[in-house]
Amino acid sequence: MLATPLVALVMGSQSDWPTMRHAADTLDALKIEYEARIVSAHRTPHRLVDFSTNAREDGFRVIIAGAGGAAHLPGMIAAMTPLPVFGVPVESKALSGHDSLLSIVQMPGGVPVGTLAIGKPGAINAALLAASVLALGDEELADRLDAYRTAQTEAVPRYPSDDQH
Ligand code: RP5
Repeated sequence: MLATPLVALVMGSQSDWPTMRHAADTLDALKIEYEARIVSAHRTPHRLVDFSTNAREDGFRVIIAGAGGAAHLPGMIAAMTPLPVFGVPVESKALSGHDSLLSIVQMPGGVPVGTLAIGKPGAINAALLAASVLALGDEELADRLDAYRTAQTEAVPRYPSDDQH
């Protein structure tokens, strides 16, 4: 049997994937395996409980959870697992993700969710934080993360250009 990937990448809906795929792309760039799943706190509550209560035993070490609107998914997962949970507020149509952000960030003391920025930058940074956590115990990954950051730095031009890209 194949080992469970260390990162679970969960989202409340298929409609979250265009945002959350940026986390997936970042994990791919760092050669970190992940399992992507749809788990809705409201539409699939039993799936939520099953996933959250078994996540650690299943072998996951970090959870990235993205949701929009009444975004209870990351907080409810955090309520049921001791694993680190990074929450990504997906940009909602009605309120541009302000609702998502506030739903995720205002956790009560004692049940943490590391809350990222709304949308694509949040998804990318959730993956990078997951990588940082895993790199604490994986020197090869730490090297890949260093290389990622070096490449990012080197890609910033010194001077602005009129060329569009
Ligand atoms: C949330 O409701 C999901 O995370 C999604 O961001 C939002 C809208 O879901 P759909 O109606 O597009 O499935 O639970």
